[in-house]
Amino acid sequence: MKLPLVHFFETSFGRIDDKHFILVRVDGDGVTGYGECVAEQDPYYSSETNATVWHIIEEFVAPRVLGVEFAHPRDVFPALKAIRGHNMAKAAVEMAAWDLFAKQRGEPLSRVLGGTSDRIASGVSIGIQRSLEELAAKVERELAAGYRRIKIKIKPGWDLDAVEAVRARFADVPLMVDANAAYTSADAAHLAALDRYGLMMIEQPLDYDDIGDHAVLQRQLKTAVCLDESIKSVNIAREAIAAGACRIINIKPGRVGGFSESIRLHDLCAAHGIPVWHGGMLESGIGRAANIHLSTLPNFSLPGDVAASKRYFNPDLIDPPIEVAADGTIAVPQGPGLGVAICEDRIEHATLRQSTLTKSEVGSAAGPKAQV
Ligand code: OSB
Ligand code: MG
Repeated sequence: MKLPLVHFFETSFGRIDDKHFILVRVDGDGVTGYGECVAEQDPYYSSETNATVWHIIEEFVAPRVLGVEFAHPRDVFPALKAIRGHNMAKAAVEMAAWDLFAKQRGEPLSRVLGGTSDRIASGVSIGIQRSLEELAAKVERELAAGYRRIKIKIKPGWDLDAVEAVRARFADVPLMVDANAAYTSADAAHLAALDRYGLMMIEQPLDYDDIGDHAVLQRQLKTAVCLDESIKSVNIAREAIAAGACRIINIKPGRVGGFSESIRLHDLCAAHGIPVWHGGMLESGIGRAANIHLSTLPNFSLPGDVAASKRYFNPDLIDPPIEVAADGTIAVPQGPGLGVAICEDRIEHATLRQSTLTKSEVGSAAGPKAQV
């Protein structure tokens, strides 16, 4: 799919104007489930791209799930164990299975995931802007819309001044920064200069596979380190926590392989006193609804990057869109499954390419398509 973004989004990796993503639909027993994949066009946030996801689902995931009877969606991720990595591809299919399961039971997804709340606290992620004035104006608008915490993207050359500009005008706003791995351990003293701004956390300052240096950096900072890109699995999270590499973890189901792995990660963090919050990947309303449902689990104690549809897409793929209340919270959809109404005509309009896979077309997991 290709959906134009209302505003460009710029991070330390670069700028995007349109969101390109894969939407997975699964059909079974007369019920349909949807899973939005969070892979992007470029392998910058993660090594996966839309092209790798297409390949992995078609050749390796589909043969392991089509025509297979699963007692519960938590059995889907283990069925994909032979496939190393490719968590975004796995998650899109696994999350569609959860939606289908919840719809079969006629329950909201939040309930089958084990969630406990009916509203979630919402924050915003503000990209790198053209000027500090534009940044401050954007923060002001988002606070007026009700959002409960502000995250700004930083990179070398857009960091201390940007935080200073926001703090100078909004002394008490819950504020955090996300570097998307733009620094190295040689920048420790520079990053420590952020300590004086009372930030909630600094997200992913160092490289995407660097637990060791994050552990050293965390000891040099007063500000809590939060890991995003680094937490590619529950096992890595266990190592990061043991090493003291972070005090907070951001959960994105796509990064860890879906909802069941996200629940394991959530529970692991809870057991270690690590608060979590739900990250965002500029999802359409479909993926956004999935994020809202997962955010109802009890250890999601910090506001997430789960904001209203209109910040991203106009129109969104769902109607009504997801909206934020004046108190900065979002209501959890109460219908079966994702609980949102998908606009088929908008899906059709946004679709660039589609493929329908059935059991007979993909063959068995050990069949000819799986051979190299
Ligand atoms: O690092 O959290 C991130 C968007 C794309 C890729 C990575 C990230 C982000 C965001 C945007 O911060 C969050 C959102 O508003 O969806
Ligand atoms: Mg991040």
